[in-house]
Amino acid sequence: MLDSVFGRIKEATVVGDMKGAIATVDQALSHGVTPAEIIQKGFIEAMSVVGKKFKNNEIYLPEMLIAAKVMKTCLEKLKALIVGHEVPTIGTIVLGTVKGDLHDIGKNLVGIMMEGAGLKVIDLGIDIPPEKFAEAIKTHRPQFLGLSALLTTTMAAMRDTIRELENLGLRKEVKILVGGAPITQKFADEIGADGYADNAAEAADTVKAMLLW
Ligand code: B1M
Repeated sequence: MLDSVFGRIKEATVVGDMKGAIATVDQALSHGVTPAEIIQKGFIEAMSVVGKKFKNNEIYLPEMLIAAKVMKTCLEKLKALIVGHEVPTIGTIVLGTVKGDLHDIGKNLVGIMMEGAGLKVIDLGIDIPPEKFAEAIKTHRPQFLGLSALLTTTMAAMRDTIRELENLGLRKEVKILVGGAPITQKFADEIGADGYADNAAEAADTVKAMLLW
């Protein structure tokens, strides 16, 4: 039964069937499937299919956008279940997708997991230039900065952001976590980030571990 539920969520997302996706998510939840499983085995796998189809010219930008909309809408629904009740705040993170990059689903998922872990999340959004990250650090004085990038062409904007913080004397104020599909631990080390996480759950764990540094 479960495999077919995940399969249907995947299928509905790939073809952009919003109603079908929402109905199947409701059905999965009523059968006790956890939000984390729905996200991982349904939506993240769906996005991987969408990415492959796009690369092979089987679908185009509008279809990719519609699939993303389905996932984003369902994530909003699942967010309340993940974040749950009031959790004591253990720190603050400023989060954003770097300059030139419009992908935000992964970043939003990271934000949800951070909130679930008890962090106050200041989400700046997408296409954020280094100066805006710097401004947010001055305003909110967070312990952490989270940078997301999904394009190989925007990875360099992470380095630019870190350099900007160094130039402004703000680098030591925050621990910086980077992530996104093209990012690796090696790249994180090269640009002088403090941490790298492969996925949203790991991002929350890494930040919690960083609190003890
Ligand atoms: Co885009 N896109 N896209 N896209 N898109 C990719 C990334 C791509 C791999 C597709 C492909 O060709 N196979 C490709 C990049 C190739 C490359 O750089 N080498 C690509 C391209 C080319 C483009 C455009 C250039 C297409 C065009 O215009 N011709 C364009 C660029 C626009 C821009 O940013 N300037 C573009 C546009 C779009 C849409 C707007 C249509 C849409 C995004 C909608 C949105 O986000 N609101 C979109 C989508 C949906 C994708 C794919 C299909 C799915 C991305 C996604 O949401 N995945 C993607 C293919 C793929 O990834 N397989 C693709 C699900 C999400 C949960 O995973 O974002 O990886 P992800 O996040 C993970 C981890 O990476 C990690 O945790 C998350 C959850 O576990 N993580 C972090 C992310 N951030 C983190 C931060 C952390 C820690 C972990 O710490 C702070």
